[in-house]
Amino acid sequence: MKMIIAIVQNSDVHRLSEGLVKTGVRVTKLASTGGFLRAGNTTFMIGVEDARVEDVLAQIKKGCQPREEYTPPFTTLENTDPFNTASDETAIPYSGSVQVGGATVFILPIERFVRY
Ligand code: 2BA
Repeated sequence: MKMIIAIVQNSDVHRLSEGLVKTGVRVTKLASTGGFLRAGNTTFMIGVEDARVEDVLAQIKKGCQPREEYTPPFTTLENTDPFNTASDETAIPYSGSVQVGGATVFILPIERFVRY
């Protein structure tokens, strides 16, 4: 068995969860927030038998679109330039857009699963 953890944009959540539930996949959704954009997204926890992992991944891939999002004005990137010695804590203001998604997916082995 595997635990699929998928971070999904809110606009894709309804379609994806309906599709998964229709095919008999059990899903838990958690409200989450992206560390970079500081915008809401949704984290799916999906426990599935190994044989269904590829099917679930295909549904996630089909259901989640990449989108261009504008970064908020307060977004900063850490100073990683070794020649910029102004301060280790210097932050470089970052504005523009980033591509978000389709989905960010982690697949973890499950040691034991029980349901009472
Ligand atoms: P956010 O952290 O809000 O990131 C939104 C998008 O901003 C990312 O899209 C990426 O294109 C960009 N981005 C994120 N961190 C960046 C950084 N340090 N420098 C420059 N650009 C950066 P995605 O990669 O598709 O990620 C969408 C969401 O998935 C993320 O929202 C976060 O909630 C989650 N995520 C992505 N990678 C993750 C990871 N390795 N661990 C945990 N969560 C992750």
